[in-house]
Amino acid sequence: MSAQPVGTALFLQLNSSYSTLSRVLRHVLCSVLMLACVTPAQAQPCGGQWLPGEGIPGMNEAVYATTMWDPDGAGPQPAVLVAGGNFTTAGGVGANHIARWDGTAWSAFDTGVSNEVRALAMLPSGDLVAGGNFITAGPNVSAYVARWTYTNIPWVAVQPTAQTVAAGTTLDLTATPANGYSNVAVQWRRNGVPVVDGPSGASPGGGTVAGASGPLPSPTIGTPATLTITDAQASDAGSYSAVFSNDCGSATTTVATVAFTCAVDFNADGFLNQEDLGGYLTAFLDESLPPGPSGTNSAPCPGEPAPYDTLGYAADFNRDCSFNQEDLGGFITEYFAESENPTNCIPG
Ligand SMILES: [Ca+2]
Ligand SMILES: [Ca+2]
Ligand SMILES: [Ca+2]
Repeated sequence: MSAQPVGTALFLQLNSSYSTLSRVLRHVLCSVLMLACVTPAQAQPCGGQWLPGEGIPGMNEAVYATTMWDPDGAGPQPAVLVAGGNFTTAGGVGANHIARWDGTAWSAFDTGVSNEVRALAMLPSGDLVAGGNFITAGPNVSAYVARWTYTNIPWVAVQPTAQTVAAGTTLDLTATPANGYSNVAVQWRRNGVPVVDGPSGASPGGGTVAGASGPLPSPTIGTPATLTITDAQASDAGSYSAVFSNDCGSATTTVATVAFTCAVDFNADGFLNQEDLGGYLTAFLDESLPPGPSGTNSAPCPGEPAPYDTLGYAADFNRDCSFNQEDLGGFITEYFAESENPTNCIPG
């Protein structure tokens, strides 16, 4: 081991002490000031990394949810980013708990909502849905969930359903537009043709129609639009739909098929055979006037003694609440001809 000159050794010791002191001071300073004064001048990586916000100053409080929202669907408006949270400003713009970023600037949704937004989603209709801890949305009371519409075009919340009914009964078809839309009117259609109120309003020789068209409560409040056909006839069978419209546009329901049961399936078992003929003749000849419902009649006879007031007379084939040879002749003719609704008269 070779001895170092005293001067060289002292220099090395001082230099080492100075480096240590420097590192300690630097560490203390960085800790106290919480500055990022770490390893200097590393190159920016070209791969993925987190970056602050959206490129300009963001919200003044927490963001809990974001979603992409295309206001007009396939229309020319581009999709925007929507953020919801606990903030009241976005990019310096006043925005109560919900705001949109169009790639250039933040903007508000009217007056926003009254408290924090926790979740966001877009409905197939294009409406933006916000959920959270608020109880008003814009000027409306809308507790915890609210929709923002860009188009104000109504959409269908509840579709009409297919029905198979007996001729002579009352048929109700219902459909409901989403709530909140103003000046919405309904028009029912059968096979694409507008239905009108009154006798034979849906088909020649058909039943009496009510609720075929007209205004709905404004704004819509979830009340169904109901088409009623009293004393519905086999001619009223078909494909029914409703159109909801206002000044902004319209929405058409899915089609609901209305079919009629076999008029002479007297025991209503789904098949037509001699049991039905025998059953009808027995009912016709029964002096106790057996009540409906049956395959031929479930229409009530108001004013008649119970139970016929609500059930009708089973052998009253033409459903006029009187009971005579017209019914017998009508049933036997239809039994052999099956002209009213032959597709539903299944032999068996
Ligand atoms: Ca669009
Ligand atoms: Ca039968
Ligand atoms: Ca009759």
